[in-house]
Amino acid sequence: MAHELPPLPYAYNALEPHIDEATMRLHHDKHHLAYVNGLNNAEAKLNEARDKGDYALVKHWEREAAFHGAGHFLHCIFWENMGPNGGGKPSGALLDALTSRFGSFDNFMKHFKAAGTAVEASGWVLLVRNNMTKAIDILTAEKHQNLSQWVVTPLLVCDVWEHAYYLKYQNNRAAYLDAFANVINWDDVSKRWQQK
Ligand code: MN3
Repeated sequence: MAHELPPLPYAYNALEPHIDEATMRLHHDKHHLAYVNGLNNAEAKLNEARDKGDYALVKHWEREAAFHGAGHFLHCIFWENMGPNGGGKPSGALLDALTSRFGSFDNFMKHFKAAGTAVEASGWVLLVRNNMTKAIDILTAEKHQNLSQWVVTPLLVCDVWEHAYYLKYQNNRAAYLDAFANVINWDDVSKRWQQK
């Protein structure tokens, strides 16, 4: 199913004077749209590769899917994270969670801003919930993809660092991946898939 550019949940000028209308138009209509188109194109090319059984360009299209997919999904969240009646501080459970994790809301904001300022060149600063520990944390991303997409939950993972296979398979990572396929616990993968 093709991805679509979601409309902004408010007017282009709704965040004035903090974020200007011209920036919002360019950012949403041009930059975000380019990610949506790029992701659709990459997924179409990967479908084509599977149909043909031809994975010669898989590295290129996986990179493209990561770059454009991470961009698309993060911008969807970014637009909704802002609003004309924003600012101030949260209340209730989120305020409690931020206070307990970071000491105080002010400490959280200081850490968040410092981390965002320190990102080298292009990137993001994110408040995240770790799906394994359920803890909240601040992370940064250089650019935004690093061959992955944010907003995913791992279901099946395979370590392809050399330490995972070099003693037995040396440089033959493909043979290791064949071996891995023989030990996958599909019940576990299925359980993770159902935890939505
Ligand atoms: Mn952007």
